[in-house]
Amino acid sequence: MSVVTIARQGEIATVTVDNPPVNALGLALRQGLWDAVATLDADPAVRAVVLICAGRTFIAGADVTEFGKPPVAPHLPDLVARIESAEKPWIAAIHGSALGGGFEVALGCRFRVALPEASVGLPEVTLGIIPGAGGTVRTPRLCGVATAVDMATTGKPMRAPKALAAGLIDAVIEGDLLTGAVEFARAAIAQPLPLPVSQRGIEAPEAGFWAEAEASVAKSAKGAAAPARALAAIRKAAEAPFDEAMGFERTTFLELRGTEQAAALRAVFFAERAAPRPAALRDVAPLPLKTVAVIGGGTMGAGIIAALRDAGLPVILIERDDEAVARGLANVAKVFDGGVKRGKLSEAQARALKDGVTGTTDYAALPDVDMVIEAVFEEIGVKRAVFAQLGVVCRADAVLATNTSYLDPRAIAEGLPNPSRFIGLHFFSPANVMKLLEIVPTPQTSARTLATGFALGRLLKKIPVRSGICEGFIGNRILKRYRAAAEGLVRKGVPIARIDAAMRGHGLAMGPFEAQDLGGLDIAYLQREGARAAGQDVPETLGDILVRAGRKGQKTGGGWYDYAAGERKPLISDQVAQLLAAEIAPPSAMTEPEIAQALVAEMAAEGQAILDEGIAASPADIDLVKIHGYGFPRWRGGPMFATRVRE
Ligand code: 3H9
Repeated sequence: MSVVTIARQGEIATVTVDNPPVNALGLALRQGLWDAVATLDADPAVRAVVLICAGRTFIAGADVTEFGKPPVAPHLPDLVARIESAEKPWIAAIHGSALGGGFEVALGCRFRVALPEASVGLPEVTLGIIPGAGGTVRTPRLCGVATAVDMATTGKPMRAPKALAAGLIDAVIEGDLLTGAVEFARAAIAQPLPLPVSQRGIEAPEAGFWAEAEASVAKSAKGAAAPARALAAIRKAAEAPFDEAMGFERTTFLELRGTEQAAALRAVFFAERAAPRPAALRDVAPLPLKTVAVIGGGTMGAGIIAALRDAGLPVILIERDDEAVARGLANVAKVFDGGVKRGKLSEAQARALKDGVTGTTDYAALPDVDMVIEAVFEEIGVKRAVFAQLGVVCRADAVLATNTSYLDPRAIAEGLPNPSRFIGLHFFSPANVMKLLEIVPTPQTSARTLATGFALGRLLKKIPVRSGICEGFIGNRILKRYRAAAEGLVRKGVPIARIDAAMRGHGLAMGPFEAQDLGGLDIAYLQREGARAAGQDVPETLGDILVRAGRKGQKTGGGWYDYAAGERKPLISDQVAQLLAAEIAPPSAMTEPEIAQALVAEMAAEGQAILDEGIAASPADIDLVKIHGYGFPRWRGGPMFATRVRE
């Protein structure tokens, strides 16, 4: 079947694009649209053309799978120009998303109309490139440079009502899109036509705008190259004639397309889409999830409840006494009240979200739930006691999940009747925000239970990654190696602050020592102490020395750094230097790039061990864990990216 079909409704023709899954602009579609312009230009009965798409969305952009190959004509900028110079006005009728090349096609149309929930955007920077078919040159002609800069440098899409207010679209259509668009077209041709977008001018911004925008983009991009280049392209559009700006944009696009950053971001893009649907589970039906219970309303439990409520599921919270129930409900309320304060939720929405949580101490409330997520204190005895009760009260097919970051799920499940319905789910705090969900089956976990874990991940819009059982699973095991390696560098005389600066320079939000000060050094210390008490040979770490001296991090006024009262700015600490003096070699000349390279190599080495042991299914999964759970910069593709491209 052709990806482009033409139909006529009197003097209005409709061009329908049907290229699943997302109507991406592969060669067949570009050619189909090119030919449609010629056909309709040659038809004297046609006075206007409505461009509409079948399926879930308007054209979602260039076909990213073609990016590794040489471009083939008709090229997208030429197609957009061809639509713009067609003899009949084209009207883009947008549902779903008009993104990247899809929005550029819409910008080539004389008019754009959209359903209220549709969005438009230029997400190219998220793929390490900039728009390559006029997005940076035409967008500011419609909405001005400030909005265009925001769209093209952040990649964030804009909903139709806002796009209407910004001048990017001409009408929001309530009701049936095709009917509304055809009506719009009839009215439009009864009036003089506006100029094609390329022939409109751009208002010069206020003095100082560019310098300010450059500084702000450099700050927020944290090492990603594309946002600054998108800004430069918009500046060119504002300062040079249309054709010159188009040439500048195209050259930049082609240059960036071949960079390592673009390859990394493309790999992450596809890995993120593959992760929620592992091939091995393709034919396994998950248990439908209608109600979920959470045991424990602490920080983690409350975050999990908030995530479940955001996904529209009613939740039962179980706590051990009435006071704990009240505290748990208050913790959940705090999450939603925060949403109201930040303008993300209305009071009414927050109330509805809170009302969907029922708190109780009574396990008798559980017989009908489809899944229980236990999020109580990280102590094996406490967790086992919970599952002993769940095993009795829950439906035989209900999925029973433990949220644990370090304990062995096999030990938690010991004695549970029907352990095939048991699974480990490792959420990351705050659980309603962090995208990563490590899914940890035991040898007894059934395929259906595992599939339900992934279905939950999809429902919560998380990135679910399967992990085998080992200490710390995928993410915390690599974190442990990374921290140990960072301590190793300190012992070799590399200053703590230089190591943190090196990792920030690499694109992480924080270095390893700053991050420990924020989270607290005592949790890992207590784990080491526990292992020592159990007879394991755990060598003394530098962190141990600091904790024993009372330096547990920001919460005690100091850890690896000192902190002024109430401040979060790390200050180099004389006390730390004294405490560690006996352990540290003379100052090392290691540079920041050398430090970052060494530490990422350690992460990759641990990742490789994890792969060799079959704990992770692929290097891509490991990269997703580090990007979505530990702040590894996505534009670097993850610590395993270099291995992945060699695969
Ligand atoms: C660009 O346009 C450059 C131009 O400026 C210049 C050119 C000269 N290509 O996300 P989903 C696949 S750059 C190929 O789960 P949803 C995806 O892999 C592009 N494939 O759906 C998945 O495949 P599978 C700028 C693509 O409903 C399937 O479609 N555009 C593309 O949750 C479903 O995807 C973008 O960056 C693509 N462009 O969300 C938009 N997009 O089923 C990227 C998706 O085999 N796309 N696939 O796993 C999106 O943001 C979302 O797909 C969208 C739908 C919001 C549209």
